[in-house]
Formats: sequence, C-alpha cells, structure tokens
Amino acid sequence: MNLKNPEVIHKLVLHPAEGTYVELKGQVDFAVDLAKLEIPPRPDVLPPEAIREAVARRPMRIVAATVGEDEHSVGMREIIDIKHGGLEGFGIRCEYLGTSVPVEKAVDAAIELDAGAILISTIITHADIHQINMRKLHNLCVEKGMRDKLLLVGGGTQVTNEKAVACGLDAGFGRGTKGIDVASFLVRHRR
Ligand code: B12
Repeated sequence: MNLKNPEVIHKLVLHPAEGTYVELKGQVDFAVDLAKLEIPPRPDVLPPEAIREAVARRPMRIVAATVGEDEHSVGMREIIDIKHGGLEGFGIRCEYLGTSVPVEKAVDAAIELDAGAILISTIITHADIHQINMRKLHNLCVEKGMRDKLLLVGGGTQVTNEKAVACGLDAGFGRGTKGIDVASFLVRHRR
C-alpha cells in the first residue's frame, strides 16, 4: 500500500471462510488536497410522498431474486422490506423468489406475474459471475421479446451503475443503497 511507518492497530479473526480483519495505520508521502477530491454526487431521490402517489396512481409490481448459486439475501431484503424503508413501504408489490434462483426463473416469474421490473442481487463475484448473471438477464429478456417491457436492475457489493449498464441492464446499485434510491429510479423510468 506504499504506506510509511505502517502499524497494525487491531486484528480480529472472522469466520474461517472470511479470514482476518486487520486495521492498520500509516502515512502516505503525498498531500491530499481536499478541494480537488471528486466526491460522487448524492443520489437524486424523489420525495417519499411523490413516490407513494405515483405508485398509488399506477400500481407497480416487481420480481426480485438473489441469482445463481448465491445465498446472500440480506442486501436484497433490505431493498425490499418495509421495515428497512424498502420498496414495499412505497406501495410497490414485491415478489421475492429467494436465494440461489436461476436467472431463467426470475424472467419466467416476471412474465407470469406481469411485473414491470426484475431486480437481481448478485453478491459473489468469483470469476466475474456477477457480470455473467447480469448479461444473462438482459439476453434472456431479449430472447423472450420482453426487454422493452421490463426494467432490469442489478445490485451487489461489486455492482456499479456503469458495470450494470455495460452488461445490458437499466441500472446498477452497490453498497449503501437505500430502498428510496431504487424506488425513485423505478418510478422515473418505468415503461
Ligand atoms: C452475511 C454473509 C454471508 C452469509 C449470508 C447469509 C444471508 N442470509 O444473506 C453466509 C454465511 C451464508 C455467507 C456465505 C458465503 N459468503 Co458471504 N458474506 C456475508 C457478509 C459478512 C455480509 C453480507 C451482508 O449481509 N451485507 C449487508 C447487506 C445489507 O449489504 P449488501 O449485501 O452489500 O447489500 C447492499 C448493496 O450491495 C445493495 N444490493 C445488494 N443486492 C442488491 C440488489 C438490488 C436489486 C439492488 C438495487 C441493490 C442491492 O443494497 C444493499 C443495501 O445497501 C459479507 C461481507 C461483507 N461485509 O459484505 C460476506 C461476503 C459477501 N461473502 C463472501 C463469500 C466468499 C462467501 C462464501 C463463498 C464463503 C464460503 N467460502 O463458503 C459463501 C457463499 C455461499 C453462497 N452460496 O452464497 C465474500 C464475497 C466475495 C466476492 N466478492 O465474491 C464476502 C464479501 C466476504 C469476503 N470479504 O470475502 N456469507
């Protein structure tokens, strides 16, 4: 990391599958000019009431799933659940299919339920499986003639909007995303 005088100040053995959490401090040999830092803009969200009104006027249903062989459910639930300020709280009907869901199943469910959007969570990134999953979602929707009817959204720790769009989706969301960020996107862009 090119630090000068590095010092380990804390170590914590995690779950055996996850290794050890190490906190260290050190110095860099350059100055950081705060005025020149590029801070990403805060997400431009709609007022909660405006989202609720838009959904009440024109109901919205989405299908959500953690795809592939991925068992990480917490992030997806946080985006959906009413108790976390998720999509349900804005009146959006959410059909959560669970974890380790084949991408095909998410697409079939969206067609069957006449949903307006598919939301996939893809946390594991070994061998770029998150990008493979996102591309697969887009390709399947094209194959089934549904791409222009469905909004496709990907999310996960290593997902960015740029990456998701490059894989053919309409949007991507990463760490720290809140339900209102996604609800604002869905209401603004629905087809
Ligand atoms: C809890 C956890 C588990 C639990 C999951 C339990 C559950 N029911 O979800 C268990 C123990 C099962 C687990 C297993 C594994 N895990 Co794990 N796990 C974690 C951990 C500690 C926390 C994840 C979490 O819940 N975060 C909290 C949520 C709220 O945050 P989030 O997931 O990032 O979600 C937010 C955003 O990403 C975004 N988001 C996420 N999805 C979506 C979807 C949409 C549509 C949108 C809009 C937004 C969005 O919004 C969310 C809210 O802000 C992370 C480490 C970490 N600190 O991230 C590792 C981690 C994700 N796990 C990891 C690994 C490697 C594994 C295992 C492969 C370990 C193993 N060798 O067995 C297995 C895989 C099992 C499987 N088949 O999936 C790695 C992934 C590395 C990688 N990038 O590939 C991590 C990063 C740990 C690490 N540092 O190595 N894990």
